[in-house]
Amino acid sequence: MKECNEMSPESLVVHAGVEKNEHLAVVPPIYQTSTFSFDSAEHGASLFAGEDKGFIYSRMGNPTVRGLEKCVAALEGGYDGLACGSGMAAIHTALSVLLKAGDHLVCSDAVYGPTCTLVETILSRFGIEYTMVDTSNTTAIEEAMRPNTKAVYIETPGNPTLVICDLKTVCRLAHDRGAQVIVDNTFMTPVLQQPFRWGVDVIVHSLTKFLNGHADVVGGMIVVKKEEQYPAFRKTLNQLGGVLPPFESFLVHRGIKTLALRMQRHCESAQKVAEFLEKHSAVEWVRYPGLKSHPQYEIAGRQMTGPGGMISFGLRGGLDAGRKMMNSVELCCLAVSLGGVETLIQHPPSMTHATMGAEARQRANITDGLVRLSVGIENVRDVIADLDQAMSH
Ligand code: LCS
Repeated sequence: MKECNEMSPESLVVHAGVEKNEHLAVVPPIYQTSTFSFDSAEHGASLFAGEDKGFIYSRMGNPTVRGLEKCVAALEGGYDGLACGSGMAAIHTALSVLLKAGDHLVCSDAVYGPTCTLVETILSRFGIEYTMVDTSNTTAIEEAMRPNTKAVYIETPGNPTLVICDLKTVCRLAHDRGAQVIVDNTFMTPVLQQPFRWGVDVIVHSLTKFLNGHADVVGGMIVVKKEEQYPAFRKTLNQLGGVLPPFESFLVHRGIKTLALRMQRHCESAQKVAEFLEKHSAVEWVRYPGLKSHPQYEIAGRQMTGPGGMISFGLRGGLDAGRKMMNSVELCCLAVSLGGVETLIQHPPSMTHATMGAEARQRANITDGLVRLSVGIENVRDVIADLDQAMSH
């Protein structure tokens, strides 16, 4: 078989991380075990000493989980991956590696609500300082940097405003000042955006979303770019303990096989839905990276290979109209999360971004009337017809 680094993304999603196994099963078995036996006391001791290679205990590593970690790392073009129990576990673990008391973090103000809450209410208790900024504004990032800034954390496109950050410029800026850049690549997946190409140091994912794609697993992933980064991340994950179990790893690895096909369909359908919404008389504004009206449309074209499946919009009737619409959808499902095969609709200010508080939402431009749509892979005509009927109530 070809080496992973020679394969295109459409082939990597099918083959990466799939190891030859004892019975040559096309789909490797699930190692549903918490622990691994040693041949002898000496063998056990040599595994713990790192002199022999092998598995010891599933919090420290498991063959099924390793398959998924290698797959996502290959897709991102990184050195290796670390599967975590959720996207939040991945973010917490990554920030715990990079930051200590007295350090300062610059963070996108438009991020998934609990990420903002983690920084503001938990990391701050451990003496980590932070500044939340609009990371589409590179001058604002530059101004927020302090001598003790050790990391810049970015979601691009941001959840739920879809604000886009110019990764190349931000990486240059951060590296000049000795800070590392972490990107949450959940909305794009490595099929549509490869942050390491622009200089990013660490990538995190919620596997729960597009990577798994089937709304049946909660999981996360960290990918590091370089070999020398890896031991600190593995040690920290082992101590914090938020690892992904083997069965969940198997499901996500299976889901990834159709990732390239699904992302293509998500992009095609979301483009049509966004164009429909932009023309609809009940809609006040639409934010989608594939529309020329997106403020960072040009950067999106340079940095991403597709606009993705997420749309934010506001109705002319504000929050009341949005509530009425969400209560009237039939095919679209009123639910949080995103990136699955089914179209989901939700209201971030009262749902995913409620914990942030009104002030942080206002700073991040998450207005009370904002409705978020994750466009699935159904026939787009059915999705549009459902949205149309829901807006006419
Ligand atoms: N990063 C992004 C961009 C997310 O959207 C989420 C979850 C996370 C990280 C956390 O991942 P988890 O721990 O849930 O696997 N976003 C959600 C959302 O927008 N609706 O429900 C969950």
